[in-house]
Amino acid sequence: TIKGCIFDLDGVVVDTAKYHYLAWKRLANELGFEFTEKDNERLKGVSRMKSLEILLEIGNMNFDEEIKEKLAEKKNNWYVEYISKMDESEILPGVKEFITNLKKNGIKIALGSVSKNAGIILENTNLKKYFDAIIDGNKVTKAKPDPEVFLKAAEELGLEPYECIVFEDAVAGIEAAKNANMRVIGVGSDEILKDSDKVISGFEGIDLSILEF
Ligand code: G16
Ligand code: MG
Repeated sequence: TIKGCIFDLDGVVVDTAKYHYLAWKRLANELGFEFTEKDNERLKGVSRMKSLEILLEIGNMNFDEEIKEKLAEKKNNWYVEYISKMDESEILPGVKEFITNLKKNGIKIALGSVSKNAGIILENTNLKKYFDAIIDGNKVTKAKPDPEVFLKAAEELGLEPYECIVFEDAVAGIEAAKNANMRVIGVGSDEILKDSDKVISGFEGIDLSILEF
């Protein structure tokens, strides 16, 4: 039976995926090339520096390390500017109800995000109190699809991987959950998340029967 649920942050709990996209797009445009929503799927769940590598590959560009650091910092400053204005209204529909329901039923909750900005987001949306364990980009060294983030989350909850379910919106995150030997529910479109065990379009109207396999 399932004893813990691990939630990705961006695109699952809050819609910060759109802010990452806006900031990367702004950087691409400044560098003189287009960056589409389809391109953006490749960046979801991927670390900041790896995201930049993919972006530059799309634009057929390359820079030395020092400039790359500066570009990543520029993107992050824009991103932080966007998320600093967030509030509770940006929690995705049904998320709080679902998490509250899990807690009532004794299921533990963890955050499994590779974002170094997770703290600001949880703070601004008042969500910190819901999590029994918070693993973010400051606690892991390997980004998804590496399983590190989810394995650490399970460990901090005191659970085995097979007792946990991961909720993810990114292809890299689904792979990471599989690599951790956990079951994974995709949040988003069926077509993109076809490798997950189940797909939901969001948390509205979702009850605990979703955890039954
Ligand atoms: C998130 C996003 C990624 C982002 C990464 C690093 O991961 O999905 O697009 O590149 O974090 O974020 P930051 O630049 O804020 O450290 P997750 O795991 O929450 O989906
Ligand atoms: Mg995500």
